[in-house]
Amino acid sequence: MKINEMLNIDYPIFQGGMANIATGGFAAAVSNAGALGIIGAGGMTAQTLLENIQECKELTDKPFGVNIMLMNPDADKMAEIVAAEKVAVVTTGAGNPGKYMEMWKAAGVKVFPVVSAVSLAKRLCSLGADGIIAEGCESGGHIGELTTMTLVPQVCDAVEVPVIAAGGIAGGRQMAAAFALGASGVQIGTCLLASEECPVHENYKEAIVKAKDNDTVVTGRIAGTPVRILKNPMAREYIRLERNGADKIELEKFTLGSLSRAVKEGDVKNGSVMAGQVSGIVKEILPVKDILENMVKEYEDIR
Ligand code: TUI
Repeated sequence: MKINEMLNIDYPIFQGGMANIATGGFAAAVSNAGALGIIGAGGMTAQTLLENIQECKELTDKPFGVNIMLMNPDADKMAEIVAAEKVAVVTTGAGNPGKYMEMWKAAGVKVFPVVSAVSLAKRLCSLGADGIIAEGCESGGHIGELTTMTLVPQVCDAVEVPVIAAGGIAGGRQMAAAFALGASGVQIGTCLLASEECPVHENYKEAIVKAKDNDTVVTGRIAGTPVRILKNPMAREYIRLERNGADKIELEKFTLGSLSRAVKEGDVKNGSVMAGQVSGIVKEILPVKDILENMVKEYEDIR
């Protein structure tokens, strides 16, 4: 069965669960435009997640999802909220959601964990995952080692469930490539940051539109939490500290609140502007509906 039929959505496109950015209002806008909108619970508390789910339900009758960032201290409570609210789809990031699988399955929630390696994909499928989001290191934010080009076909070969390709996808050409690699759908994040509806500061959107191919960098490799962000003075200082052997606590202090500094205050120099390598392809700020339609049209034209 096609992924859009399985999930009752128009396009086989998931919105990435961007922490501190993807509110209930934004997820509803994406779902109303025909893709799967996803609330990014990464920077929320359990209570704010519940409020965002309620807001999303008020703004759309279409299915939507919740992304739980597993390093969030409220992850256990959030997992229970997702089951109690019978959210259509849950996606996870930055860890192994194995301990929640039984509860979600019992509540009828479709589970699409994000993985960056084959081994976790296989383990989660044996626990009943409904699909796998295979995310390459072209993505913005927290990433793994493999590229989308190498990860997606290896995950497709290893599992029986539908695979959603993520990382480096912002248009129809990359969507066609993802399908050629065996994927059943795609997940997009960076290109949706540059949308009219995205509740991120205008400076953040402009920074993505201005960015060129080589303007992202990965911080935190040494500390074991690799995060792709746009190059700026804060990224350069982080890498300098890291190279000079700063300890984990010192680095954490430096990054604390840095995403929300960029997202909410628009400080794109001293905040962390998480964005993928496709930033160089994103050229203008458009309504979500146009971004999706352009992508699908480009895909249809070259298919
Ligand atoms: O989760 C993401 N991307 C994110 S989360 C995030 S919030 C954040 N804020 C500040 C610092 C760090 C993060 C921003 N971007 N993508 C999904 C993803 N998951 N990428 C890689 C993984 C992953 C990594 C290891 C998934 C599982 C995993 O497994 C470890 C294990 O237990 O096997």
